[in-house]
Amino acid sequence: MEGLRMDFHAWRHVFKLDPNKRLEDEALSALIQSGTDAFLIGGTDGIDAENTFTLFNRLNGCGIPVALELSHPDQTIRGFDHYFIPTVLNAGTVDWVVGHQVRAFERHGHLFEARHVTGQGYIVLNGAAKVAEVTEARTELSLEQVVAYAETGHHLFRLPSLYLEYSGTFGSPDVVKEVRLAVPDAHLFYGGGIDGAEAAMKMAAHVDTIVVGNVIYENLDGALATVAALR
Ligand code: 1GP
Repeated sequence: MEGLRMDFHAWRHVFKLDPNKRLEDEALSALIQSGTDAFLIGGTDGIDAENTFTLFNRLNGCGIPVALELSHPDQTIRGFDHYFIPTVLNAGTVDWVVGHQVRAFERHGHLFEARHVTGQGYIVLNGAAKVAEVTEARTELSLEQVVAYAETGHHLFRLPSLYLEYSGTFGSPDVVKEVRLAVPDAHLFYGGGIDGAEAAMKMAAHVDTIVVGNVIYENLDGALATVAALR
């Protein structure tokens, strides 16, 4: 799939699907028809090649870009429209800053076409989230420190995208707004606790792309409302 819709810069709304969570066919159809710009496949717990491949097959040919967020080298599968490779800027261990990514390229680098691979500079901001635990992220940050991480990712490492990750909780619009102001040229993703139209609009006002995850599995109508809110 080529063209504008495949260019993540044009995405305003993304559903993040977790291969380790159960999703009925009917729910998946509703998400496909919702008007979302893309699907991002990713998660933290229990992700393997098999469940990733199963979900990929269910989405294959759906007419909407399907991207893989590559967080484990075992996960790589050919055929995705795009690959996002996260680096956790505020990780407590070097492996999540640069380590897992190296192993992914070592094993699968020959499969990647540069134009289909995008680095994502994660800033993990909910200390209670699984991703914070796994990456030992330093989440007790002042506003200035969050901004400094974003500036480091954008200006120093020149990452093509940044991802403010509040997974599981609705973040601070003030923090997100300050990051937006500090790096106006960065492509900003926001994810965390978007559970309906109001939350979607609040965060979409400050970032390029909002990512909606958990609510898909908890309240499908709420999830669908997040797309409608942006249209
Ligand atoms: C998780 O940022 C995404 O990686 C979305 O967060 O699951 O809280 O919607 P939620």
